[in-house]
Amino acid sequence: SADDTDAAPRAETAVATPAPADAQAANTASDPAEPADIPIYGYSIVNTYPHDQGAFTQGLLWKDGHLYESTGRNGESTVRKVDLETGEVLQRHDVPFEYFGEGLVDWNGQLINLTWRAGKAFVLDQETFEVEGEFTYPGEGWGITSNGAQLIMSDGSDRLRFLDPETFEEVSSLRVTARGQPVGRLNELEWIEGEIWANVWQSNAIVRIDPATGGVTGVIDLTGLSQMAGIGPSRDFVLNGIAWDKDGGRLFVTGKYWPALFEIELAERP
Ligand code: DDQ
Ligand code: CA
Repeated sequence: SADDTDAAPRAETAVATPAPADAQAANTASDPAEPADIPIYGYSIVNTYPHDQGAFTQGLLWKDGHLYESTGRNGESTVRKVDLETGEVLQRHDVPFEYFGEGLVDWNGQLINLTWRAGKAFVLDQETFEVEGEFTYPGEGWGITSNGAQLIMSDGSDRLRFLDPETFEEVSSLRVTARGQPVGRLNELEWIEGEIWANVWQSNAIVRIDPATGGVTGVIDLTGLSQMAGIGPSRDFVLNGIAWDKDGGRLFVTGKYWPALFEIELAERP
C-alpha cells in the first residue's frame, strides 16, 4: 500500500525535538488561561525490559498485569498481549494487510484498535482477541485512550476528539496549545491521573495536557532514551508508546522497533 511510504519527508532534525524549546519560547507570551511557565521534565530509568524489535509500536497500555500493544505498517499491524518481564508476545491478532494499524485502548472488556487512513476501528474481545465489531470515523486515526467516560483520539493534528464509547459519535473536541500556540502531531495517548499525555510524533517529547483547556501543563524531554534502547538518530524509529499502571504507579515508554521498553520516572529540571 502507498500508505507505507506516505510519511511526509522530514529534515534530520526530527529526533532533536523542538518541543521543549518551543515550550520554553512560548513561556514568554502571556495567556491567562495557561500557567506562566510550562515545566520541562527530564527522566530517570527505573527498569529496562526487552521489547520486540519487530514491533512498529503504535498503541501501548497496561491492563490486568500485562502490556497490550498495537503495531502499524501494512502487513505488520497487530494487537498483542505482552509479558512485561520477558517481552514475550503471549497473544496476537494480525490486522488484515490493507490496514495500517494505529492506537489501542481498552474499554469494557474490549480492545479498540484504530487504523491510520481507512477511517475504521476494530473492536476485539480482550480475552479471545476475536474481532467483535468495527466502527468508522472521519479523518485519520493515530492515538487513542480513555478518561473512563469517553474515548479520546488523536489524528496527527493539534485536535483531540472525544467519542462516546457506545456509539463512537464525537461528543466534543479539544485544541491543544502551549502558551496559545497549537501543538500538532499528537500521537500515542495515555490518560494519567486526570491528564492526557501525548507523544509528539518524530520528537522526543511527551506533552501533558489539561483536558479542561487543552493547555500543555508540562513537557517531558526524553532525549537520549532511544540511544539507551540502542537506536541511533532516526525519523522512523521514534519514541512512541506510553502506558500507565495506575495501581503500581508505574510509567512505561518505548518506541517503534526499539529493542527495549522502559519504566521511567520524571525528574525535575533546575
Ligand atoms: N503514523 O503512525 C504516525 C500516523 C504514521 C507513521 C508513518 C510511518 C511510515 C513508514 C515508516 C517506515 C519505517 C521504516
Ligand atoms: Ca497509551
